[in-house]
Amino acid sequence: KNISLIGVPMDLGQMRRGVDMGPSAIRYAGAIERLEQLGHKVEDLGDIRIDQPERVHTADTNLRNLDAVVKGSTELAQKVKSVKDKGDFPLILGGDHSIAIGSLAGISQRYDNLGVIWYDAHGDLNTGETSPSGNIHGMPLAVSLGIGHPDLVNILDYSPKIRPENIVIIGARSLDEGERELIKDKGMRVYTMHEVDRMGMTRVMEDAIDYLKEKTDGVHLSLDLDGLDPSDAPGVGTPVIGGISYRESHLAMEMLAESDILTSAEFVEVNPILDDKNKTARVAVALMGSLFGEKLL
Ligand code: DIR
Ligand code: MN
Ligand code: MN
Ligand code: MN
Repeated sequence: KNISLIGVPMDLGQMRRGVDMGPSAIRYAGAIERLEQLGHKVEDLGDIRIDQPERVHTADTNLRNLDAVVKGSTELAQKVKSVKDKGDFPLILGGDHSIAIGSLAGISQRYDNLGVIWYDAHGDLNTGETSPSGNIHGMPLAVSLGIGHPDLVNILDYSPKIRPENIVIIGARSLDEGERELIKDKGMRVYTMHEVDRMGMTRVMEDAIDYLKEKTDGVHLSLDLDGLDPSDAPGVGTPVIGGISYRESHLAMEMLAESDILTSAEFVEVNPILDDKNKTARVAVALMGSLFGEKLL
């Protein structure tokens, strides 16, 4: 594959500093070398410019840092679109999960029927009205469905970016009330930790892949490291116990590699300040290895 790497040092979608260093931490953990060893051609496009939190003014809204997130998302969306235009595989490194707003805006313009795998402890389906925190990193999936603040929803001047029936959420175990309602209302496919426990990751992924293969013309993986259990991925801002294990995650990535359905991916919420000697970035890179075809034997 021709992979174009884009770093997004975004920490404005939540309140904990350090997640802006995620792209550096993931590069430092050897992402590029790992992918090149697998025979892929990797072009590192560098980082999107994100405003410093100290310099960001809070607009008259309950969405924290709204204007600066819109600006960064727009820049990311344009960059991602240009990667897709070249026919390359965009691999986006976060940064907090608000960056998915820009990723999906850029990617989905090139698909009629984009699918999304949302690997996360959370649903990220809040709006300004339902959000308990005002943090935009809890809103990107809703925004991509066309639900939320118009400045976020209308990035690149089209909406929605994705259809609810093209979304598969995996690993959910912390959903807010408004998010639960939205899931029921829109009929999204959700494999909570209950389903992961009950069915096992093999069946979850078989199911998810079959489902998306049939109805979509491309699939984006949005992997929030907090989808994993905090014992395996401690360097995240909002850890939730009882998550997906390191082994299950490798299996999921290997099954995605085998299926060959992915057309873009992002790894988000790596926060090296909260981490244990860059463990979470190293986990991210190991998972990337499996996702891009690494085999044990
Ligand atoms: C929570 C946390 N649902 C919120 N969301 C997170 O603030 O909206 N998403 N951490 O990954
Ligand atoms: Mn998330
Ligand atoms: Mn589209
Ligand atoms: Mn999360």
